[in-house]
Amino acid sequence: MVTFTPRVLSGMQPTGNLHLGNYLGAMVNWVKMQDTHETLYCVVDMHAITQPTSVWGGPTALRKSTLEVAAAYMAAGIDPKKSILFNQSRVPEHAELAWIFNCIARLGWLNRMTQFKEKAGKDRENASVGLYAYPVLMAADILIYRATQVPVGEDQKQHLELCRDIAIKFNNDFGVDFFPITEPVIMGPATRVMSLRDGTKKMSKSDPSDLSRINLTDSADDIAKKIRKAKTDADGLPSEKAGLAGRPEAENLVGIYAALADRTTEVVLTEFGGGQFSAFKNALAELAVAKISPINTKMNQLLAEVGYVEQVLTEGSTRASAIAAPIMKDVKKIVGFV
Ligand code: AQP
Repeated sequence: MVTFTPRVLSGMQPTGNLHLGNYLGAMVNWVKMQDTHETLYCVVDMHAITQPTSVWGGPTALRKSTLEVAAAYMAAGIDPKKSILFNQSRVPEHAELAWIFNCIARLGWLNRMTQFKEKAGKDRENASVGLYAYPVLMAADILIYRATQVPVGEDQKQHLELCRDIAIKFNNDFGVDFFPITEPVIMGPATRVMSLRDGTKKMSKSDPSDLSRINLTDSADDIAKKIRKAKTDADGLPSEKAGLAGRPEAENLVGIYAALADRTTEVVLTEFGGGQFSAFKNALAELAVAKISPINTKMNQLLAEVGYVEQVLTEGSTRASAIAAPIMKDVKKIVGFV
């Protein structure tokens, strides 16, 4: 039995402004893990182009968003000296391994992927092959580094199960113990941040209503306004967690507060339970501004020196390639490519 070196990989798509869900569901944990693990964080630009150009905006917008997302990572606390920070398309082994995995993954597995169903919508015949194969590329992103842990939000759980299935089948088909069975790291009180307008829907970049999400680029005024306008029900805040059952909007706002304050939901309810929603919303707005505004400021500073961000991505890509290339070489040997 091979023991794999602990290694962490995760990424986000440059398909628009990052939001509080991306931050609390994934990035906060990325920052924590860079002090204890070898970490690689990428901007997954090849995933972005799986959607129609109208979604990611075309080449000029993609270049800009890629640099903005890299700047957001650093502004949120990713240190390019501690972590390898790069963009996916600069390391061609991701695509190379994805082809081999396309031949390992089964159609039946991909047909079960809920994200494809949601993103393709009713017009499935018109979705790109890339959107369908998205989870296979994601498995290649992870396994090209033989990463053992992937910190993500809860929505990515199914894709990580597929990654494990691909690793198991590859190992079995070729009689090797080459790829690790990667563990998802889904932790904290906000693994699924919901829309501020509808507590049953995930907060998402693609929601047409900007009021549904807090963007990392929002001004302090916008953040406070969005929280004040967030949908709630008529009741006050309960003192115990059980009182949040069946109240998705209240549960979401309490979860956001807990995650931003790095406290448990129970502790937050002990402080605010029994009070009015308006008072809680004021406290939440203040906390969100205190946490998000510095990220926004830092991001703008970094983007004012865009050459530095480009340099970080170039150096990160070289470091990532140095890990990926020998692994790809071994994979080719295992498969039988001459
Ligand atoms: N609402 C969320 N709550 C918690 N985690 C979330 N993530 C996304 N939304 C939430 C996590 O963020 C990481 C990166 O996501 P992505 O850029 O690959 O795209 P996504 O998951 O498709 O994000 P969006 O905002 O929902 O984009 P659209 O609107 O394009 O679909 C992942 O770890 C994800 O779990």
